[in-house]
Amino acid sequence: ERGPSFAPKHPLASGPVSTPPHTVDGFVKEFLRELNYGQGVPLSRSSLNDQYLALARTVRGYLTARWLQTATRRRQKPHKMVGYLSAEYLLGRQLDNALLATDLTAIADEALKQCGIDLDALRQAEIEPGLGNGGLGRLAACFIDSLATMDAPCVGYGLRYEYGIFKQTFVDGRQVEVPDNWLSMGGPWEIPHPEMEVPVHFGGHTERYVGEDGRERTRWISGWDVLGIRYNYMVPGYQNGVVNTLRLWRARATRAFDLHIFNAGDYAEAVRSQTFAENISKVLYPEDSTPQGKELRLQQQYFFVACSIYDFLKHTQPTDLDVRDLPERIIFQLNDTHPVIGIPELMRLLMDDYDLPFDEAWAITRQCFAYTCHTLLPEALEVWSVSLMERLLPRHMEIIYMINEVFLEEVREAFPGDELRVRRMSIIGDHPERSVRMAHLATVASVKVNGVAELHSQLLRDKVLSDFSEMWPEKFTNVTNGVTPRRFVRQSNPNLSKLITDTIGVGWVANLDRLRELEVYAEDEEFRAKFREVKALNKERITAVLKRRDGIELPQGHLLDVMVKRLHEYKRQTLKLLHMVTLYEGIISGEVDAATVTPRTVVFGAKAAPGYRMAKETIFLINSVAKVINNDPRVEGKLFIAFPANYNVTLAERLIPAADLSEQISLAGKEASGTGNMKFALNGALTIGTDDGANVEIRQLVGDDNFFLFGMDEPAVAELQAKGYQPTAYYESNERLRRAINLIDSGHFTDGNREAVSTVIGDLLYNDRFLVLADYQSYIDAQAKVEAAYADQEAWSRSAILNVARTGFFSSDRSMRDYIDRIWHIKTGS
Ligand code: BZD
Repeated sequence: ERGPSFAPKHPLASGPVSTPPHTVDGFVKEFLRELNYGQGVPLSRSSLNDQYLALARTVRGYLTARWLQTATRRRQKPHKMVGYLSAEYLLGRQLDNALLATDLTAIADEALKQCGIDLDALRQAEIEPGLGNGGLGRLAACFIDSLATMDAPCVGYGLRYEYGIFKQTFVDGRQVEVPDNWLSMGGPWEIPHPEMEVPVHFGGHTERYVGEDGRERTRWISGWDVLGIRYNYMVPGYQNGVVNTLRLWRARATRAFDLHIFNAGDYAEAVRSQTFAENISKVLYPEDSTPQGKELRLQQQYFFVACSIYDFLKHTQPTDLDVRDLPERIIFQLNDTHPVIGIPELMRLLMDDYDLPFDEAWAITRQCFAYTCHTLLPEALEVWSVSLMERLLPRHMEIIYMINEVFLEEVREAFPGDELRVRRMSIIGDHPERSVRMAHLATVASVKVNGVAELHSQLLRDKVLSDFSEMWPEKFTNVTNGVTPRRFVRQSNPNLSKLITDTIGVGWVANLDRLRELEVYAEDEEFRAKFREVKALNKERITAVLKRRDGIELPQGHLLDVMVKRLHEYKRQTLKLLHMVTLYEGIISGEVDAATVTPRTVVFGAKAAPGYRMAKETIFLINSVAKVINNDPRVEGKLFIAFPANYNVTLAERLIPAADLSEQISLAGKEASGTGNMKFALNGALTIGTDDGANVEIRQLVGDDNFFLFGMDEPAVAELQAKGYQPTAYYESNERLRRAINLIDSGHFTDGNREAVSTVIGDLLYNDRFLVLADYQSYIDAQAKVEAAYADQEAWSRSAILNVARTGFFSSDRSMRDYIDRIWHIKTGS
């Protein structure tokens, strides 16, 4: 698009971009150059942060040549590409991943050593970009990693939040949120393009006018505008020379400030519009599972999607693009409903800018989107009130009405006389107020709609979107989630990776099915011993991390039982807590001799949405119970609860490889998939879990003998709820449960303060929407089986090895293959 205005004369100016040499000397040179010329300091006076930034920029330099080469190659032979639209990317630290992708780890280590610097210290200086809430955001990060590794043409589009997911701290056992200023120490991985401004409009009104050809058209006269500034991030494939792009948008005011007002002396007023515009990319909404119907959130959604579609049409495509060919050029994947406003946005561009009539624009648009749903909770389905939509995006609202009109005609044609069905399926809902149902809009406009695990996709078809699947059965499909083996095995578990590579060779990192070759080694005593050694080393590592990071002293020689995920009632952290209280109550009541108890450490990691009262009370309860159990001498050190604050990707990478037991205990039918569950299994933890989400597939693959199943399945849940669930009945009929609840209720864990636990206890006894009490006994029984199994370390190791060997299916490379073959139909590796 741009370039020098005259032919370059110097031979280097037109030659191919070259990578710096892959040698220790070459690396030292690049590093010192970055330190001296980039940071402007000599080595002798450089701070840790100087060194980290210089190292990051050095590694980025190695990526850049490949990135430019990848882009040039793709431009020369443009194929259909994926525009992955996601409001969240929970990336985790970048340095190690980039070193691994470029195969520079050993070189960097040695080069830094020769400069008197410890690579590990620099690793720890990196602040992870937490631009996501949980599973959905982390999934997007895994997917773009896999697409680069598969050399698939993809651009990830999203928002460059100035503040990511809040930093969690505990004050007197209660969660206190601290802003996550992840850019405060510099952003060495991003390449900003302040000159690439994309105009984004909001508000105002629409008007009709008659064009030169006599046809009536519509134009949108906006009320206010902002600019989208492009920030590029490199997404390296694993040792394949490919580097893809993640493009995040930052909002900037159209004018820095109003000079007239400024000159008149009102500085605050002069910058007000700037602050207002720039708020759009200021902060990630920390809510997951329940969308907040906030205007700013809709502004964020429209902002990033409008920038991304504009960017694709105006910059990524050749200038002579015929928009009628769009479906052969692009498929936009909608990561949940957050980017769904992109559908009327593309319609608007095609109709108002490219002059296509509605029918033609609609025919094109319907081929350019595919939709992934990530939930089953009805309260999580996003809706926007019509009045807000009319005020903020009046043209889009008109287009949505037009889409709805032709869609409802289709419904009437397919199901004549069924007006109830028409009402149910309408994109516009009437209750409790007139609103746009984003999941309906997404489903109507998409080529494919997918759930994220077999069970989830089945329930989507049968329950959440059943009217739509009746109308368009072939539209619905499943793609089971996956995780990247680069970050979550190779990088995070170097000990296990070495054992695997020593045993079956290196190929598994980019072809995780090859883990199957480990299956025979489950029967090999020597291999099992080595496998246990790996676990022991990983436990040592997490012990050191928790001591340094949180001042937590993990007891040694315990079964390490881990429950890490967002705090949510449906995930049932309270069930885990009731189990620990039950074990503890058994000891202090004298019923169980502490000497006979299996030593067990439970590690919780969980952030609560700041406005989610029950979740925050649960955090307080966990911390309260931990404090008492950990310090009660009667326990003889057999039980321990650790709750390190601020669970994030970095901590996950340390914790998961050390775990013996993975807690996946959501109420059946509520967890769409889960992806933590996959990471644990791949790292040789056994799962205790319900028949929910991807647990179902994990159990099928590893086999019943290597999985601790408990609880009701989804049909049983539906049946119990239909006949009327009464938690008190379980409380009254189960003595151990009653004693555990009574102990909490007595104030035993809260210095006698019963009020402090009443929210959680009251809910369990009189509401318990997620059937914790109904699944309690089954869970306790399954935990007893865990203890019996753990007592036989040889058998446990055999099961753990089989978990690793049989879960290669959960590589996100496989998920991407499924999307490519069944949804996107794009070419890889051109
Ligand atoms: O998506 C999660 C599901 O709960 C998991 O079961 C699933 O494995 C992953 C990936 O498919 N959903 C989320 O993480 N959702 C959110 O974080 C979210 C964020 C904002 C608004 C609504 C939901």
